[in-house]
Amino acid sequence: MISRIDLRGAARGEDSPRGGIDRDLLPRAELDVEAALEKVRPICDDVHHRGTAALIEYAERFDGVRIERVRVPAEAIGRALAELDPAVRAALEESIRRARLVHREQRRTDTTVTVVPGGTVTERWVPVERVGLYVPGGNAVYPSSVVMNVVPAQEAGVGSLAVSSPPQKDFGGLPHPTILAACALLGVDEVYAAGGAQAVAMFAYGTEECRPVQLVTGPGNIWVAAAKRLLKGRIGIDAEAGPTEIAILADDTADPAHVAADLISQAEHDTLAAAVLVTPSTALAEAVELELKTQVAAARHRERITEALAGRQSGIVLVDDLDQGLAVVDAYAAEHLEIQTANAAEVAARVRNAGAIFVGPYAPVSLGDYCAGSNHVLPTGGCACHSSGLSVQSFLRGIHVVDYSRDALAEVTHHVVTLAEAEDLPAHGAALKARFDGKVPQDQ
Ligand code: HSO
Ligand code: ZN
Repeated sequence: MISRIDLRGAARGEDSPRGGIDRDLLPRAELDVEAALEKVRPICDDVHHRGTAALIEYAERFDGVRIERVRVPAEAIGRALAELDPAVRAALEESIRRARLVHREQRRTDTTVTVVPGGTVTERWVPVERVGLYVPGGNAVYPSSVVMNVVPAQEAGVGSLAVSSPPQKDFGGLPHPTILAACALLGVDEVYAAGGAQAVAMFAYGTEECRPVQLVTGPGNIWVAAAKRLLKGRIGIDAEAGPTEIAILADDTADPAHVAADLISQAEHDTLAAAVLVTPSTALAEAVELELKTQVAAARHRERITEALAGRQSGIVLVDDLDQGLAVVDAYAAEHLEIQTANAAEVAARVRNAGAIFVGPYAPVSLGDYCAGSNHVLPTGGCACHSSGLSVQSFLRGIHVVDYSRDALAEVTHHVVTLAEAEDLPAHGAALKARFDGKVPQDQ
């Protein structure tokens, strides 16, 4: 079922055209977001022009449920919390507590640099005023994603937070009750029953019920990704999230049962999820293949998992040694990367590209999905080579505040005038000279 890709002897490092392992040799599905744009554009336009009425129609068409309003009433949120299974409540509370511990440390303090006496530049960190958080509700419902979006936004100081998640037929057109309960636990009382592209459009344009937001974050399917791409600019976005990915770099010290279980854990999300094992050990590869057979057969979502593992986005990559393995995982830039090798911490320290790294036998990705304290909204599709996961920083803007005295300006005017002239923009220089009787101050 899972295929093998033999890269032993393949070019690496400086021999290779891209200064590492060629990414095209690695298993990864292309997600055609461009094609989805065509379908998403009329939906977004419709929500722009008809607001709530359009959202109600899309709930019927895409979610198969008739709703009367999109905003979830406060009493439904309260009821969901009151009826929440106490064990789930305790687990969510612990997840929130740990996520807060980590994300609180990401807060930024303003810094002021005195460039010259009388001339300062302060970097002021200002939270986005209003944010829309999207929580998917397709194959599975993700109260954990409510935590992972809301905690960094709150720790950043975002003043106004709205959550949207698809209306569920089985729950009277409300988002899943566990999602509502998670919102209640986090103190979020503005929740909407809208899914897919239409939810992103609601946040971007606003409706009779929902004030427009400045930033939309959170994972979602291809329609959500396409709507984010379409509306980016009007709103900020965190990322165009693709299907989840796990890569595991393992040697023969790894336990094949654990490796297989971890690959399956992320394959469980989606038929398009990617599970990639990179190893120099053929013995481990064989043992993992055997484990996968028995573990998949016993898994609740075996059909989904089988399709994900058999897809061209998944595979077992055989490498010569751990050095080549590191080149492979760097080229792949996985959303989640596990290091299950001898001296795992040292090997992990050499990784350059990954959304999050899980070190050693006792840090499986599932821990990070729920309760490590780390964030699980991470860059997919190789974007980990240039982007980070969701954090407090995602909700802040750094504003440079420039404050110069007359003397400090006088001292540098001749340089500004020279550079402005070099760019043939003399009015720029003139703006400074205007403060000094139209002249460049002398004796500087
Ligand atoms: N692995 C997913 C997050 C998640 N897993 C939520 C379980 N629930 C993407 O990081
Ligand atoms: Zn997961």
